[in-house]
This record gives sequence, C-alpha cells and structure tokens, in this order.
Amino acid sequence: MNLQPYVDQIRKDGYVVVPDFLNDEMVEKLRHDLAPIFDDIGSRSSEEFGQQTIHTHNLLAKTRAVDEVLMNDQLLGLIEAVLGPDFQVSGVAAMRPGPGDRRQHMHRDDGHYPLPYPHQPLIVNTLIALDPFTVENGATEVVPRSHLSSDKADADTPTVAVEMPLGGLLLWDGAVWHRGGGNSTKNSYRRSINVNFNLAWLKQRENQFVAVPPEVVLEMPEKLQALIGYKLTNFGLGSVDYRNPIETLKKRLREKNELDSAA
Ligand SMILES: O=C(O)CCC(=O)C(=O)O
Repeated sequence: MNLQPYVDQIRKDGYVVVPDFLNDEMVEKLRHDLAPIFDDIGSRSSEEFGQQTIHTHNLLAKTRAVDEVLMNDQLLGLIEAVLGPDFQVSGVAAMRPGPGDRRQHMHRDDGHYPLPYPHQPLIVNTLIALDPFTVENGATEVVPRSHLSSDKADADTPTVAVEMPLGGLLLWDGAVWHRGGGNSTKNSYRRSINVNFNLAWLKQRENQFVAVPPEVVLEMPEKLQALIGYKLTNFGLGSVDYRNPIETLKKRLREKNELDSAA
C-alpha cells in the first residue's frame, strides 16, 4: 500500500481515514475478544457535560486482544511517516459511546505538553472502527487544519464529523482540535479501539511500566516491548545502568526463579 497520500493528508488537514484498514474477519475477532471489555463500559453524568461515555484505559494490562493490531506494519508505517522512527505507544483504550451519550468538550490531545502552537507533531492518535462511525452514533468531530494554528477552538467552532466504515482507521495529529461526537441513536454503540502514539522522548499518557505487569511484558514479542517503551531513546533515555530496561526485568525473573527453586 502506498502510504504517501495518507501522510500528505494528515500533514495538510491534520487527520486522515484509511477506510479498509481491517477486514471483516479481523473486526469480528476483535469484537469477540473485546466483548467483556466493551460490555463493561458505562457512562457518567455531570451538570457541566451531561451524560458522557467512560473509556476503558490501559488495555495492554487487561487483554492480549489488541497486541496484533498494534504491531500492524501499515499502522506503524503511517505513524513513523509522521513522527519519525522514534515513537512509542502512549495509551490504548476501548471507546464505546452509547445511546444518550453527549459529545465531548473540544480538546487537543497534546495539551499535556505545554508548548506554543504550532509545533512539530508530538502525537498521532488513532481510532479503529469496530462499528461504522456515523454522525448519529458519535463519529469523531475534528477541526481541519487546526494543528497548524495557535487559535483555540470551542464548542461553536465548525467541525467535520469523520464518518468511516467498519474496519476503518482514523489518524489525527495530536494538535488537532477535536471531540468525540454525541450518540443520538436509541440502541447503537460506536465500538472502537483507540491507540495513541507519541514521540518516545515524551512521557506516555498511560504509565505502561506500572500498568503492565513484568511477567506479561516478558511474554510479549520484542516489537511490542519496544513499542510500549522498553527501549533506549536518544542516547540512553529510559535506560537502567546504560541498558534497555527489559534486561532488568529478565534479570529479576531469573533471580526470582532461582530463589523459588532453592526454597
Ligand atoms: O471517541 C472519540 O471520537 C474521540 C475520543 C477523544 O478524543 C478522547 O477521549 O480524548
């Protein structure tokens, strides 16, 4: 697949859709494997925002169902084309706006990092559609080209609702103003997997080192270990005694096994 047109569009407009990212079989498997997680997603209400969906975060600590999709070459190729080679997974969440959920407040995902706008891309955020995204069920609303501007958006700023088919992939620059849309349907949910990538020299949104237990990390393929942060960045950033922190986990496991077998 030629990634360049997608990369050009994300640079220009701040977002892009790959409509045929996952085939039906892959979608079905993800829906099946993630069913217990999606079934648990609820909403909460506040005076300020009304009824809002509550996302399930830290999916990598809760299920192995998304590992494969995170290592997808097409996905990683697109992220690398925007962020450069040194990026990591910042967070992985399940999102399922349901009937009656109101749209989110307008926000920028890279607001964690207090830098003046515009700036180089720090984050590429993604949503994978496990239901078609429609205006009615809460398709994400974006402000095109807002990543190139220091202007603030608010509830009245014109947006584009990003409708996409089942299995589609939405990517956006973390500087783009956007919000999850409201779900006005009676009984349709908008299931989606959210994978947030950022530059590897920035702090991750979800603390993967604490959230994912060491024994789970050690079972992961090396590619996934590196994606969640077990690697060295920019001359040793993130090291333990100059080495990849995965070496420390392996050493601790060996020591524990020795202790257990001596007991
Ligand atoms: O669900 C969506 O469409 C976007 C979600 C989002 O932007 C967020 O929760 O920060």
